[in-house]
Amino acid sequence: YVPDTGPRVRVNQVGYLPGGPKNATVVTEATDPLRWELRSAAGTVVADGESTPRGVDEASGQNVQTIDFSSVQTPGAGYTLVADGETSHPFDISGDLYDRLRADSMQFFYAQRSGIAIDGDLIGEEYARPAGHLGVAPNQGDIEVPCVPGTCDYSLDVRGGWYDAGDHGKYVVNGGIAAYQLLSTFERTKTAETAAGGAALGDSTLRLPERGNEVPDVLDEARWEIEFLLRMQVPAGEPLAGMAHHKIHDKAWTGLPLAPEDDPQPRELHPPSTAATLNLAAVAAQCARLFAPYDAAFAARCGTAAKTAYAAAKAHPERYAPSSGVGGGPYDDTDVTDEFYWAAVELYLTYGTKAYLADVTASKHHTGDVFAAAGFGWQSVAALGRLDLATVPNGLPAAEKTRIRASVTDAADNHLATLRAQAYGLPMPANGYFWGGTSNVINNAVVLATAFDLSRDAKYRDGAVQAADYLFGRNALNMSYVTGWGEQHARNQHSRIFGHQLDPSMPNPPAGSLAGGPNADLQDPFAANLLAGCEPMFCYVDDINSYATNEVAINWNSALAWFASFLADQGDA
Ligand code: 9MR
Repeated sequence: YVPDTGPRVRVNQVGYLPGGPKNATVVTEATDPLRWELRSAAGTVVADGESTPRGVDEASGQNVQTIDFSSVQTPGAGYTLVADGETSHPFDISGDLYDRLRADSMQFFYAQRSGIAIDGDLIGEEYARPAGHLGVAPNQGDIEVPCVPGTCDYSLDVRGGWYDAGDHGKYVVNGGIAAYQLLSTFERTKTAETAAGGAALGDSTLRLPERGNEVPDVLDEARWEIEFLLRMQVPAGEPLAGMAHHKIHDKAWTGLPLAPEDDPQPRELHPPSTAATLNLAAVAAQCARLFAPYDAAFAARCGTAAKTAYAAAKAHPERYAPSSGVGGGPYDDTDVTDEFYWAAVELYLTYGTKAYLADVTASKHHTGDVFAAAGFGWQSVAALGRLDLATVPNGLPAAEKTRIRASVTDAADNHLATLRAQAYGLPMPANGYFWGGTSNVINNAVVLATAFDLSRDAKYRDGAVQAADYLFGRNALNMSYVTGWGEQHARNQHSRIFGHQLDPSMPNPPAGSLAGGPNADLQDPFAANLLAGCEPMFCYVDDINSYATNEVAINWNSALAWFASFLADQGDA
């Protein structure tokens, strides 16, 4: 299988910010420098120069050269880069490039909502659908969901929230980090250095049913998930009260595609886990501080849930979710020291209490290296705690703050070194192409962006901005992994809701949906058959059947949403 990868000059197909870095990669047999030309839409050569040979790139197996045209700062549409007889896809130079991505990447969450009819007037008729999983036949959930037989003798109303990904499952661990990252997108705008995007995240900035309620829309969207997370907490008086059920999903896997309201499977609540309980504690604590100005009663409800969840996790510190199962994913994790750290940090940031601080400082993650080269994700959340300690105002001694902030800029320096070593210029080493890896690239960009927010050192902003190039087409496949963005973009992501490839009456994913991306482990049969032996950056196919390379997921889009908001703020850089 040889994919059509188009012109050998690889660019960010969305474009480049006027004051930002501008790099491209040429796939070539040449080992000597090549002439390149930047042409305007009218065909005029506006800049030229020589490329830099990079040899064989480890992640793609290709012989490549790089082009740096950062000196060009003149805005314009329809530029092309020409080298080695090839003309790149067209792109813009503009400060407005990412303005719409801020909302597109967040609008994805509304389309994923469970338990509410999706209003076509808000996001387009093709996305309109009845509410899913409110117990209306053929649905059997999620109003009164029993536990997996033999694990508890009550049922819970766990309606609402977002469908996790291409399936109809709802998982507290992953819902927690996705809700956190939307809240964090908002929280980032609360300091003077980062206030620019605040208005762009305010009320009536998204197309949501809650618009016009005087609450920032990003908070409204996060609340849809938080309300679900709160429902997953074991009620007082039951065994394991205060803990959170790990997940709720179908008893058996369903086929593709399948609208949520047509899912006939029984739904089951899976036993509580320490990881889910700590995710709930962390997000609910963050909810308590961010909702306080808008809805004191909801903030208080979040606060109570956070404290009881944290206490319950301490009482049951080793309840691990199993690594196998049917009808849904496992989200298993047998090291929850990082979840304990993250939850303690969020509680400390909200309440300033000595006891929470003591847990923060006692954690090995408080001084350990929490920023792995291949990024962080649902299973490794210590970085979330560290980033928040570095950015959210708190009462730590000045020397401690300095140390914590330095740990972020040190991590960013490492990501910059990786980016420079990669011929495709992304902050991800060649071993970082795994399930959902595009979100890890973005999370490394989040570290770079946070380092910029903290230091205002332009090298970090440039590194973060350059990471976007990979996502939008500067890669071995010449492919943007965000639907609707770039000339050649992913559109057939694995999803039961957006099943257009298999059922033309269904829509493709909405603009702003991120694909999991190249995954050298090829865990689904479709990709395994088609792509066996692929070089890491080639291990991707835009086909609905490939769940290991081409799924959508809330924790991946939440990373994109955070990053998009940062990028949109850099327009005038
Ligand atoms: O994103 C998850 C990835 O890190 C794991 O390797 C993979 C296998 O356990 O599961 C991914 O999460 C999936 C979840 O289990 C079920 N819903 C779809 C998620 C995205 O593929």
